[in-house]
Amino acid sequence: MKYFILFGPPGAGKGTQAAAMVEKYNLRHISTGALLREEIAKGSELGLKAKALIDDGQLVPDEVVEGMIENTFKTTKGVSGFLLDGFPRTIAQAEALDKMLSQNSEEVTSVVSIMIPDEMIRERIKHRASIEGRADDASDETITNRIATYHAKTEPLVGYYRQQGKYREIDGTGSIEEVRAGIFSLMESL
Ligand code: B4P
Repeated sequence: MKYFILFGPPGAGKGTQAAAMVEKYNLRHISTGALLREEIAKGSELGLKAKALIDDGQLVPDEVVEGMIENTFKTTKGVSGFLLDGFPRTIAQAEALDKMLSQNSEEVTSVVSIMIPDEMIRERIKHRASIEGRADDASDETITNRIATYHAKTEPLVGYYRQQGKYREIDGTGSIEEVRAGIFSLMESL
């Protein structure tokens, strides 16, 4: 099984690019953000707790997303691998993932990172707010918190995966098609 991680700051285009990647490489797409939004839409207890954190630009607790990932691994059949979109987002989540996979003699295959500067994060998220109306895209304060959370908690994963020799970075500032072409040519080289 292949285990790809799609990494990048909020609004870098992970969800956008994941759709094309899963189709081309027969991967199961797991977006923790999308799974959390489903819980919010259902109005579950977990969803209510997650909503307050997400709308404030914070991360939800590690155990919550780790459980979602483990469940999906166990219940998925008939794919060549997984594309983890937006997970892991903390060093603790990365360590939990390594542990989960090593129990089945598996490991992370590669990390594909889409990188854009902070100012572009703001532009992209504001643009999405005007189309999708996501509550966590709506206010400048929430976006600022999401960027700060990314730098404090998620960016350290770059070093974590570089040290393992698994980190590959793509320039995410081009058009959707340009970024997709960059990702596909990287995937072919892995
Ligand atoms: P996510 O759902 O992962 O949201 P994201 O990082 O904002 O989105 P993404 O990078 O996928 O951007 P997209 O393709 O849509 O997370 C939401 C929240 O859930 C987090 O803030 C956190 O609170 C919580 N959460 C999720 N996972 C968690 C975890 N593991 N642990 C704890 N908490 C977790 O692109 C954005 C916009 O840009 C779109 O409008 C798109 O059309 C546009 N775009 C994309 N590529 C473009 C390009 N090349 N050019 C121009 N526009 C582009």
